[in-house]
Amino acid sequence: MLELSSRKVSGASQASAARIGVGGPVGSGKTALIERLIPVLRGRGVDLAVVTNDLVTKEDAERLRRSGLIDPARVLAVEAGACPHTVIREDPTLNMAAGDDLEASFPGLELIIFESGGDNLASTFSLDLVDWWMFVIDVAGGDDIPRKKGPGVLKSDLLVVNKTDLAPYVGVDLEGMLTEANAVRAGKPVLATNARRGEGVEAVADMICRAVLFHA
Ligand SMILES: Nc1nc2c(ncn2[C@@H]2O[C@H](COP(=O)(O)OP(=O)(O)OP(=O)(O)O)[C@@H](O)[C@H]2O)c(=O)[nH]1
Ligand SMILES: [Mg+2]
Repeated sequence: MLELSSRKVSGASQASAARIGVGGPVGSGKTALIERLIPVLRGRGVDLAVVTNDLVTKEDAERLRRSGLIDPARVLAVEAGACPHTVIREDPTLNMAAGDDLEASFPGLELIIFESGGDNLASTFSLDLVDWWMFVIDVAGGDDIPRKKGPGVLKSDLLVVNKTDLAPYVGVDLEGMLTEANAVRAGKPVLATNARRGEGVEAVADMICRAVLFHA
């Protein structure tokens, strides 16, 4: 029998917002990328909100609320506890509830971005929680990361290699790293970004719009 997520069963409305995940190791630039994506997506008319996950704080949510980029009421925080992957994969009910709250508060909502707490290369999102997810690694984490073939690198719908500006300082051959990333992902997309300066962010937004918002 066809399995439907509880969200799709209970939400059931055509107007429900698309939900996407942004995962990746601690400090790879997930929040920085979201800070860059918000104005680009809003500029394209996308009605959006964000749910952040941190271990025991609301650090990232508070940062986004203070940023001036988005109505602070559109940012909710989930405190993930000691296992950040649990609340995005094994039992994502807290995150699903946060998404439902945002949809109830903002009826025109089209997109909810879930940032996971920074976690290891094995973290992945449950498809009960999100429709599509990206995994953000950074060049300073080492050019051997794609070769290690973690589930995040292999299974994500989009792999983002961030902090391209740091490649010369950490002795990373960026082109080689991207070539290996493309090889291990066997055709699934890989994009390079510099979230500090906003480089490559339009291409990430294009992919989100095509993959889950079905914009041209
Ligand atoms: N040079 C450079 N620094 C970056 C880039 N993206 C993010 N940073 C910096 O990297 C650090 C971590 O960025 P965050 O956006 O907080 O990373 P995160 O993945 O959200 O971190 P956690 O949520 O704690 O896992 C910050 O000091 C950012 O300014 C980039 O493209 N280039
Ligand atoms: Mg963050």
